Amino acid sequence: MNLADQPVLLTGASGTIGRLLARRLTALGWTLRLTDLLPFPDEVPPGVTFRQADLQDREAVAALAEGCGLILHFGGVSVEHPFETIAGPNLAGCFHVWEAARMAGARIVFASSNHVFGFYPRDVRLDEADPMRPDGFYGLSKAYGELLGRLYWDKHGVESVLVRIGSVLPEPVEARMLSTWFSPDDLVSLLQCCATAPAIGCATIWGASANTRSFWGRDDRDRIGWAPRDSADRWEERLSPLVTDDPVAEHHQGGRFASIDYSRTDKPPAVTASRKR
Ligand code: 15L
Repeated sequence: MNLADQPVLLTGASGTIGRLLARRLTALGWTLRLTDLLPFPDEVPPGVTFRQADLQDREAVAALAEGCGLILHFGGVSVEHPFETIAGPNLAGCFHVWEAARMAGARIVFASSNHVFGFYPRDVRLDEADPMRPDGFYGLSKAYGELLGRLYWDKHGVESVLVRIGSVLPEPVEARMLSTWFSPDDLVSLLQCCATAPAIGCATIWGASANTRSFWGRDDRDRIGWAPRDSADRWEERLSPLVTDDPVAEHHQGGRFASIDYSRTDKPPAVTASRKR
């Protein structure tokens, strides 16, 4: 089975990760349907279609998903903003994507985020079932997306892979990314596994390369048949000194996102020894 033998819908195609995936997945022979609120800034690859659409337009999203076996949902607001900016694209938008998947009988890969867990301290290693601790409205909206995935599996049998993405960049650029870096190659190989895995139900994956300093442990990768091959470890010496001067950011897994609008004045609670990395 390969769901990429049918058209694959990619939302958020004009974003940094979207453009990377459009290029890389087309090169692998996938037939992509690209969509974004913004125009696609690159040349649309041969055989690929691009349609500008708003995730808040339920009919448009349903029409885009028709005939697709797989939806890569990377669209929506991707950094911290006021609630009002995030709610439409990330809450209503997510609902429209899962509804579209239900009608099309498609599997979803959802670009969730490490910011669903950003208020955990950095010296704790998390497993897949640990409680969510979003570090802002953006992380909260991704938590909602994950729960939609769970609901649509339990109620409608729509399959989802919820990928809690760390930091996707060609290479890590600061100390925090020694823990969170997710190489483009590892992301592409994960998507290939998501297209070919026979039955995945509702699966959760920590979207990071095999970094020794990772904040994250167990997840459902065996069920999908995926293992990362890259690691940020070779940048350890160069990047370890590259920290911020912001104690709230340095204490929390979410980094700078955790300190946006932070108003607590007490010291963060100490970590229980049993949860330490
Ligand atoms: C994310 O979820 C953001 O979309 C991205 O811009 C990065 O900030 C990344 O997380 C990260 O935590 O490095």
